[in-house]
Amino acid sequence: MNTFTRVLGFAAALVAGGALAACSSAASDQSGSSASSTGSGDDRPTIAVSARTTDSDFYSLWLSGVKSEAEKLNVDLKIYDANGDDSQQILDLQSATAIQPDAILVDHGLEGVTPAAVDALDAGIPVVSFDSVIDDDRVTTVSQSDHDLAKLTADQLVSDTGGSAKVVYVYVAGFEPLDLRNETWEDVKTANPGLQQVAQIGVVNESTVVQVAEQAKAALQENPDVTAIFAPYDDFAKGATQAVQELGLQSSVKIYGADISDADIAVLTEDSSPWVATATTDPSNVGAVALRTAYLKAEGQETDSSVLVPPALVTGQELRDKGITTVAQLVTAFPSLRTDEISPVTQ
Ligand code: SR1
Repeated sequence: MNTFTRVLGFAAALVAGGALAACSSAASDQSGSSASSTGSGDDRPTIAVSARTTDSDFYSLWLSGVKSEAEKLNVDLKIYDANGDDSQQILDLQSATAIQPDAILVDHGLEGVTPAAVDALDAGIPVVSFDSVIDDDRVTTVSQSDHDLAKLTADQLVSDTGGSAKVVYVYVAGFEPLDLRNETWEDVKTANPGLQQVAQIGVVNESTVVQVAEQAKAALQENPDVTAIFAPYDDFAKGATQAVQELGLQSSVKIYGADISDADIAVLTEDSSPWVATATTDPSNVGAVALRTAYLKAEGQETDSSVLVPPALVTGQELRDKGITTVAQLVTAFPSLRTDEISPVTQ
């Protein structure tokens, strides 16, 4: 986008939402929502990152990938962390738009962020979304190929159970990756009528692991013949693991999850861990891909409109066999998890 178009667009957006954006910045400061910066003004491109939260393994690993890639590309990064507050993330997006960055990267925005993202686009600012629900064709999306990811771990469940099992499902609607994984789970159930989903549980908040553990315990006590839990998010899988262990059901109930972190690997490799398989990317590699995609948009270059990072299936047995205890070791053992070829930047 040339400078003239950009200035025109921004002026239009100021008329529509400038006062609001100004209020939003003030609200952000008062509420303590953090807008941190890795550097300050010069000729470097500025990329604003609006994160819904950074409070769990996946999100912090993802952000560390964003930060290190920004450093490599000499990007001036402005990070807004809404700490899980969806209204705050909308204000953060308005504040980000007001500083006129060269691109905005939205992480895990829920449906309510769409108008603020549209304002940014109307102001001529490219918007890249990771795992966000933004209904506008101008947005470039980055995801972990969530249908494939869910299929990998669900297929392992089908293979281990012979397609016949009573299953507890952990799911919360409204989160883009979980909704996409849910579509696949529905397909897998249709294709395998022997799978009987006897309970659906789930919560996403700052106590996800603990609350999912409580819910899973109740579901397992009500349904003693359950043999599998489909939990395609690591905090869900960790909560389900706690529940199975507290009830002493490790030999009869297996958990099929998603994501990876050093802490997850410790759980997956415990003796008799019920969490037997996870479908995953390397979260920091995904953060790097998202940052490169935003960088290319900031520089006015073409990218795919939908950037997909492929996942791999990892079992607890493989981790134990290979002596893997960290994500860094996992990436060495599974080189496909490193995807430098996706959204490549040539300088
Ligand atoms: C509440 S959404 C959780 C998911 O977001 C990321 O995409 C991770 O893969 C995690 O499973």
